[in-house]
Amino acid sequence: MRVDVLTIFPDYLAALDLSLVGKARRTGILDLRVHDLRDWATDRHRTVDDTPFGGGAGMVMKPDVWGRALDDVLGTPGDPAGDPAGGTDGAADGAADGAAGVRAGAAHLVVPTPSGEVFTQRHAEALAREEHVVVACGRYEGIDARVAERARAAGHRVSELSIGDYVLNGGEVAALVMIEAFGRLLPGVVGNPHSLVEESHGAAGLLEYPVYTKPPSWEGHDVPEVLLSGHHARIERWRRDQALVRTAARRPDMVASLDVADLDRADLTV
Ligand code: 6GU
Repeated sequence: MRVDVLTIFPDYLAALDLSLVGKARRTGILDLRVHDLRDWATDRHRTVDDTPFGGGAGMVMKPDVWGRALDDVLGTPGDPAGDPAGGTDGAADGAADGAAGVRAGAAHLVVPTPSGEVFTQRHAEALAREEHVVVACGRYEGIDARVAERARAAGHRVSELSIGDYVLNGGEVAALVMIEAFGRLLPGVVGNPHSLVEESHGAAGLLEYPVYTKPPSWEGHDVPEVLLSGHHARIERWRRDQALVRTAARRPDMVASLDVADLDRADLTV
């Protein structure tokens, strides 16, 4: 999978050299490239922002700078993963299937923004299936709205995504969150694929049960008996109960959206 990140703070993304995502880059599972947006500015101050039309506080990121950057990085379906260094400039040989239609093979543009849809495991799963994702990190009051509009018109899927109901200074930290969330879903990144099956926000629609390791007794706190029993059916039942209780206490919204068909009789027995 190819991922390009555009940002005015490339150093923020240095953390993606570490851990499982770093290993995925070294083994070639993930071709991740970070670009400095200012490379597409044209004035000697390398300006990327300007004052907002309609007035108000703060600055807005300029569409022309973003437009040039995206032309180089998004590529076109005939010319996927347009090489930023190569600069094959916008000779759109892949025919668009309808003005507003998503073109097959076109890169998926992700724009982290607090005014986006809330990013979930479902978004991570969908992005992990893409061949090419471009993440456009905004700063200041955001990116001129025509940038996303133009990318959609050119046939790119565009997802404006928030990582939660709070405000960060820019999209970089949210980009880290999203890239880690979908990066670990790429085949071969998490060593034991079973680790992906039982986790929180997985198919069960529940938070994960509490986990324990040795020693069985630590500073007066004991591991629940059942986990030491070797009785697999009882352990499974206990874990399911714990997941249900935990989800009900911490995430009543998730309980409300559980499908009754996915519950078994024992889930309803007090
Ligand atoms: Cl994606 N960006 C910013 N700036 N703030 C956020 C966010 C994104 N998600 C939550 N808060």
